[in-house]
Amino acid sequence: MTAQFNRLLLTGAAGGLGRSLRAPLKALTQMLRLSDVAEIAGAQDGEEIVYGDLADGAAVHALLEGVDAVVHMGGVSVDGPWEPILAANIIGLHHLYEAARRQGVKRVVFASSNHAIGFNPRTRRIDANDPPRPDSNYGVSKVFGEALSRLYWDRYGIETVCLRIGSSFPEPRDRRMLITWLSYADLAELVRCALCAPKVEHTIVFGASANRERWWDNHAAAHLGWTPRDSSERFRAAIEAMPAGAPNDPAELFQGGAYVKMGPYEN
Ligand code: 15L
Repeated sequence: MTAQFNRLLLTGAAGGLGRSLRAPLKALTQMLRLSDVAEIAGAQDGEEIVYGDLADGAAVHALLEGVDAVVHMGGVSVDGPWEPILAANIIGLHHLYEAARRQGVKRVVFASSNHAIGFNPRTRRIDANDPPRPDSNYGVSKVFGEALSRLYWDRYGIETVCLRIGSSFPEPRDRRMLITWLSYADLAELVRCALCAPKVEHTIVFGASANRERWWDNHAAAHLGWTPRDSSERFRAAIEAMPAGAPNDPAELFQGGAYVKMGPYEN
């Protein structure tokens, strides 16, 4: 495949999703800039490593210099106390968009999350036009990211695809993930579509593989041209052999699963 970009930036490159996206993104670009606060495995040909903390505005501005597009997987990726989420996912994301504006970067692929809508009951089917319903501090930070990216599209013409990622792991780990699982291959293809679709403006897309049961309707993101190929079905027998949760447990009733029960986080 010929490289379509001169330089792509992948933030959160040391994390699970960042590591899974490294090779597929390398195939799309002459130079892949990898960034994280944590240690990243050594740079190969066509890769450069730039360490930086999202909360450090000057570092984030430098990070986006000379970049065609950003795949932003960085930040806090689970629920927890507010302060680290504020630093990385709120202040850090604002630094990222300000840097994109000042450096002339025109497209961002933003790792949002299903936790932006996690307080929807499992009996509901939703699409990108349903209102946010965050289930945690983390979910609120993802709603913030979706709103911030919307502003930077409307005000500055910076396009963003917000990926409301379900559960992207090598395999589903529980019954809920039979529905929310997104394979690494489907994630990589989703990111490729988000980077390469001719026009994305501000798009919200749900990231789940072609699993048997679905909560999320992606008709509003059809212009991305993404078709998931994997399915959690091959893991069903093993998962269903595991003990089931109590039917009235909130973690079983809402789409966000255990996140709806997390916190409060008191000092
Ligand atoms: C997420 O957003 C998290 O980053 C991941 O660790 C999982 O908890 C996932 O959601 C999920 O909902 O399974």
